[in-house]
Amino acid sequence: MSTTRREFLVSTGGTAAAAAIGSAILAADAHAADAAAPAEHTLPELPYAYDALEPVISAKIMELHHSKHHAAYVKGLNGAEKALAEAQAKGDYALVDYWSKKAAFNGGGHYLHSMFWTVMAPAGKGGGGEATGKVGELIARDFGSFAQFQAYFSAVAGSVEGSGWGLLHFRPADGKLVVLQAENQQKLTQWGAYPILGIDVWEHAYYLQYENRRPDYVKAWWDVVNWEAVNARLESAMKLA
Ligand code: MN3
Repeated sequence: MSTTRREFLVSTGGTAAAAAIGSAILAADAHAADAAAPAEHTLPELPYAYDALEPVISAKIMELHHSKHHAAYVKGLNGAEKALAEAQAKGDYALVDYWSKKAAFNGGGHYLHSMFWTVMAPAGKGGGGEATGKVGELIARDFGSFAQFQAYFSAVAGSVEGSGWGLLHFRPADGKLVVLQAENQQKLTQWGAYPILGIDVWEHAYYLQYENRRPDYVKAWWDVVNWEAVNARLESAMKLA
């Protein structure tokens, strides 16, 4: 399964539809237990150029964020899974606590960033506007209106303590949309809810451009949200119900 995913990401490259990447990631998650050996995770290419989200997110931020930060999470996840595989092979569990934490942190970073890139698109060219399709329907049902959802989600994302994420999830158990914070990349999850939209509010995601004004970054970010990609992730998540 992991080989299939790697080949998929390589073969589709930068022109892949965001929706397809989302589905592939979801499928890989669902079948991760099938993998007999740890696979090498790879840094997915962005579905657009580094400067494509300007002026909302600068090219410099996008380049550093993708090629340095996300790449480091991929490397960290590969290293942690290799160490855990070796621990199992040797029956030496002295460091499994340490490496399990590394796998959660770096794995959270890899999968959240993989989502983050695909749920954005250039403003006016796939990005921005109100939620469409099924996501739009569920937002109206669960939050009253798009404006109410937007205000609520912005407050949740804006108030993350330290480094983390604001995330919209679909929860298969009851079919509801749930907004939650994540601290770092892996804490505060409900586990039974699948992220379909998220904004990275680590300082590395905005500080070069917005300095300490996180609310301004969150407000501007709505102009690059790719609702078609969010709908594709929702469609995949609904199959888990
Ligand atoms: Mn980040």
